[in-house]
Amino acid sequence: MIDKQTRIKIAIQKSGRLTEHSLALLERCGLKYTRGRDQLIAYGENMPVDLLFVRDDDIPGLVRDDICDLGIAGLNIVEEKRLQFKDAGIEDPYTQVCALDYGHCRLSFGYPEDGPIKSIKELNGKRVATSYPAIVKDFLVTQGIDAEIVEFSGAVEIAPSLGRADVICDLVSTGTTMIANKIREGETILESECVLIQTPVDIPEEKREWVDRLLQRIEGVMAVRESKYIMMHAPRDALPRIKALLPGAESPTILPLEGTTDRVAVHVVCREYVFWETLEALKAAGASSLLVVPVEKMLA
Ligand code: PRT
Ligand code: ZN
Repeated sequence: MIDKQTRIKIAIQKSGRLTEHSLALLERCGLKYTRGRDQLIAYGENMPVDLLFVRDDDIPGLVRDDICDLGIAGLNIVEEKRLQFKDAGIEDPYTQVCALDYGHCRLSFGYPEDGPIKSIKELNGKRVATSYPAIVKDFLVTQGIDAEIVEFSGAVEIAPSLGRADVICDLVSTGTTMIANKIREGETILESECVLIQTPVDIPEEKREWVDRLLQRIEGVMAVRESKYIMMHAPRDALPRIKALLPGAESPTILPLEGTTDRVAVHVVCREYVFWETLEALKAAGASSLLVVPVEKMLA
């Protein structure tokens, strides 16, 4: 039995490209869960959080209807459904809380290599096959292009060879699917990644504190994605140069070293990727015993 008043419901993809990443994110937020016998719901053991496993296309609707407090889906789906809701007179169906940095892809036009159309400038009066009719329509309208949209729920890339469309507009990540179907990728109309959305309805008092905690933990997980903790020994007089070399660093902690006054230990969190070149530059500036370790959690 689902206790809607006190337990947070999160809709995630049941099985697909986003499932593993979404579960890993929630686990990194500390969630432990058992999956129910029907596999459609997982009950949180250590937090008042339950997971609903559904098709990604259903996630925006579940959040918009406040069946779920939160949902995790690709921006492509979140934006497509938002435009569909808007068409039906429903504004702001959910709040987009943050991007989650996985599930990256782009929605791009694709032109058959042996066809006459080479760019969106030639789309007037033509047919575009897509699984994202609302996003494509919105784009065509803003560009003043009058093209027909042919909706496909999958295998969009075969539409031109079936004679159902002149061009396509589909998700691309590596681009191999378009190439394999002799389609050239053209203009990108949406850069997508997985996003977290929240119900438009005020979250009941009983759940508020845990929702806030969860959002703060997600923020913490996101913040440390590329963060590294760097430790080194350095000459005290090289500190200004060393500080300038550290990428996205907060103020370092400077600690005395036993038995010397001119060398110190420097500890610092860097928020950006640390390249070998940076370490080599630090060494050239006088640093030694350089250690770079990953950061697991951060609470600002
Ligand atoms: O069953 P359900 O409806 O939940 O799953 P689904 O089949 O609709 O979705 P799924 O699991 O395929 O994708 C879920 C989400 O992953 C999408 O909504 C996107 O936000 C994101 N994503 C990231 C992608 C891709 N990358 C991607 N490459 N979704 C689809 N593709 C397709 C692409 O269109 C092509 O057909 O995968 C194929 C391979 O792409 P290339 O460019 O690497 O060849
Ligand atoms: Zn889907």
